[in-house]
Amino acid sequence: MDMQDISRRDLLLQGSATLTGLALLHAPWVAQAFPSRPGEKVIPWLDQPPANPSAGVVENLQPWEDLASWLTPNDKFFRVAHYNKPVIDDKTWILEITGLVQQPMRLTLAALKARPRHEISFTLECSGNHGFPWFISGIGTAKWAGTPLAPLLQEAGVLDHGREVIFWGSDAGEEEVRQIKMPQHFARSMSLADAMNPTNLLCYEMNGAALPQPHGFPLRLIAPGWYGIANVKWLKRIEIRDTRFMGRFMARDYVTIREEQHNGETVWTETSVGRALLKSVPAKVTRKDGQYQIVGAAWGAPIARVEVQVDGGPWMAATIDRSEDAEFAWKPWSLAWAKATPGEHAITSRAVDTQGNVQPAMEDSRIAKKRTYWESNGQVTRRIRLT
Ligand SMILES: Nc1nc2c(c(=O)[nH]1)N[C@H]1C(S)=C(S)[C@@H](COP(=O)(O)O)O[C@H]1N2
Ligand SMILES: [Mo]
Repeated sequence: MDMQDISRRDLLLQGSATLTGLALLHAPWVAQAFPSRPGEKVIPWLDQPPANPSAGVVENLQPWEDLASWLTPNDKFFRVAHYNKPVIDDKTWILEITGLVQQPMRLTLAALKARPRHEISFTLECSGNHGFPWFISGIGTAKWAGTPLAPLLQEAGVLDHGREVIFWGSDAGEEEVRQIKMPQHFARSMSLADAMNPTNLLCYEMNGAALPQPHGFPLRLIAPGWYGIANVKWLKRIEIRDTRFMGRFMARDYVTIREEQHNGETVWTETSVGRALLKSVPAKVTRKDGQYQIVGAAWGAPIARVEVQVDGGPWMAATIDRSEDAEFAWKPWSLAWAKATPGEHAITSRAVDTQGNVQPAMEDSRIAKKRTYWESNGQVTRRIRLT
């Protein structure tokens, strides 16, 4: 049985049996699987995450052990929504481009779809992932398609004093600041330079299907290289201003508080969560004919290598699967676990990027002196018992 057969069988088990055989072979996520061996058994981790206390906001978390395909099927993709989850009628929906532009624009979904279509495989991770014991799989990879943002901003003609691009969602809730209660929409901003990055997409398709409602139908921003929070769903307005935007998700929540040292003095910094960070996890351990294999993923920066440590022993180089050459998507890796002995073990992975940066240890001050839960890219240790 070859790789394709295995993926195909997994797919059938996942309930996609209504697709024809041909469609199956061409389904995007069949192309690439995580390293596996026919007939292998997955050994469950001992340290299973506790139940999600945040259900309703964070949903559809998948056990790492179940990771099989390089692209995460849409129905297995985690979801985060801070406010309501609007169901939008695409017949009446309009995207507005307003603010400091020469030519304000109003675009229907059909008008957006008539523009050039780009595709990008991008691993979307919630910046809160690994910030709580229950939150360890807020991540997924999809092939996102849509129209590039930069040419639209160019057509709108951002005025010289335009500095900041705000992405407004249709979802809303009530916020309170200094005892002032206000209705507020979800919003995030980027500098004009960041917004003009040619990889940013106004996205209407996820893994070949129309963008599903929970993931932002009819349109979301896809900002490769940024944490989930920047990828605004249910987009309704793009606004250009001349000052920083200080909404909840830029300046109150999703703010990392950290103690840093400066000239021998401790400085407490408060920074807005934005760009993705170098990270890896051990995803699962499998056994076949008494041979154990450790499989995982690495992402967040161009990956040079991944190393694995068992029970605090020497770091061992994992083999990175580079069969998918996608800059912004996770890299699967695997390691044959020689001399695996019965009993309990701790497995840690660390990624190293092409600049030589190493994913920080949990004791590293970047992690140990971080007081908020976002941006938890420290090395992940999982526990397992072999019989
Ligand atoms: N409009 C809107 N966009 C949003 C959010 C939201 O609550 N509202 N949540 C953000 C967060 S915190 C994350 S992690 C990602 C999750 O994307 P997904 O639900 O498609 O997985 O969406 C981001 N975009
Ligand atoms: Mo998030």
